Amino acid sequence: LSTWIHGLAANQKAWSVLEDNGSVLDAVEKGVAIVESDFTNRSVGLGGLLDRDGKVTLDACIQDHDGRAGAVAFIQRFEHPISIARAIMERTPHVMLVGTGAEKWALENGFEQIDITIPEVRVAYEEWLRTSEYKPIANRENHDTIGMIAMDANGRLAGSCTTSGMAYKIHGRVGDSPIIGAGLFVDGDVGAACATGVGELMIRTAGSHTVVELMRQGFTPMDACREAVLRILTKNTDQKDMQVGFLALNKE
Ligand code: SD4
Repeated sequence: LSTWIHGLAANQKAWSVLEDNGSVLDAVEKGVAIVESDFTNRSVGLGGLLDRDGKVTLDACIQDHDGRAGAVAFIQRFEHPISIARAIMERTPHVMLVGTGAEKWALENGFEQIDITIPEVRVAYEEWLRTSEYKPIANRENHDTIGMIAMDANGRLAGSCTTSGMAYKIHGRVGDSPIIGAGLFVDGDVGAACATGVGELMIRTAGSHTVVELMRQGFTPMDACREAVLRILTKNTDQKDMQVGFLALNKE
């Protein structure tokens, strides 16, 4: 399962990995990587809209059935943040690396930086600069961070999430998407959840973790998502007209 319309291509890829007896972790990595490489996508990967300093900064995380996790935040000029997140999980004792430290580690570990300039993105930025007004809007017309959760034929779960974050955010801002428990949470004994929308709301409520904990208490995936959204609505009365969404899968 994955978020938004671009998720269909990601699902196709993930499904083919599972059909070839690939691991569920490979499926969620290779699935979202398709969208990271689609430079026509304006909110995932290097085709994403810019921050207020005119940079594309990327966030991603991945978690497996046993709860092992890797994450990367506020990195620039890498095509596949999701693969860096996985490498951090598999090759370091840590969960999360950020910024220049993460970039240095990635370069030392075989990932390459590339430069891509997309005229349309520059034009949108120049247009935005005229007012420099920050209105975080995440809806189906303008946004499509990808979160993916999957199960293989043996019932093993995994999840991934990758984004360029909210357009025109403050340089250095990190959203929910690379934060385990906020943008993604997997517990092989219960289920998995991922989130999309205004990240601050998912961080404040540990949104994806909430969804999984509700499923642990017996909520169906749909009811768990509904309850998590209601909790965000009632606890964040200072945030009007914001959008959030969750996907959830239980182990059944
Ligand atoms: C963020 N959650 O950076 C992301 C944005 C998003 O669909 O999901 N947009 O806050």
